[in-house]
Amino acid sequence: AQDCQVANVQVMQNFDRSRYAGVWYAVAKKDPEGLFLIDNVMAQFIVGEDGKMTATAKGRVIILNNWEMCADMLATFEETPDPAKFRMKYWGVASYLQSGNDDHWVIDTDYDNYAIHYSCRLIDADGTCLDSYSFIFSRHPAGLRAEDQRIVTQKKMDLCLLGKYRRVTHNGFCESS
Ligand code: AZE
Repeated sequence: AQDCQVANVQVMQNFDRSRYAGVWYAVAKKDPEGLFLIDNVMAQFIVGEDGKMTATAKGRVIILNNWEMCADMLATFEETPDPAKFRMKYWGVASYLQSGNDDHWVIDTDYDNYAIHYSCRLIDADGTCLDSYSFIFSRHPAGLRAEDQRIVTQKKMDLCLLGKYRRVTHNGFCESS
């Protein structure tokens, strides 16, 4: 699993979106190139009556000339043949926020405590990823349980991203806005 080929990345087997639904707090992240969510990142995944998954997300960003704000984001998910791999169409509630279409892959989750997300935006000619971002999500804003840490470290290695994550702090910045 460590040849760093995007095509060989192992994702969650038998992914169950209804168990993935609900609130997740980002506790660590690997940033892509350019503008990105800084901290206070949380996401809520919703599975509609039609079975389709959507999400809302918030996080602190700095846009334009050092304008700090809470980005309020929306997303819809398009299914692919692999149940753990989605295409995520996303946009800001405010038009000046970012919009785009990214992969949303669920690498691993126990549904109740941790989830590991991965998105490669640009694949290099050799099949490795040139521009990726990844979130380590927890059901609890305080962080991961010690027993989940080991699994997460192994998955970071599998993604060839070990050492590239930073902790995501939660200080209530996006709760007041
Ligand atoms: C994600 C969880 C599911 C919903 C969404 C997510 C990603 C959001 C961004 C937002 C970037 C905003 C910026 C604004 C200036 C994966 C957290 C929408 C990437 C940079």
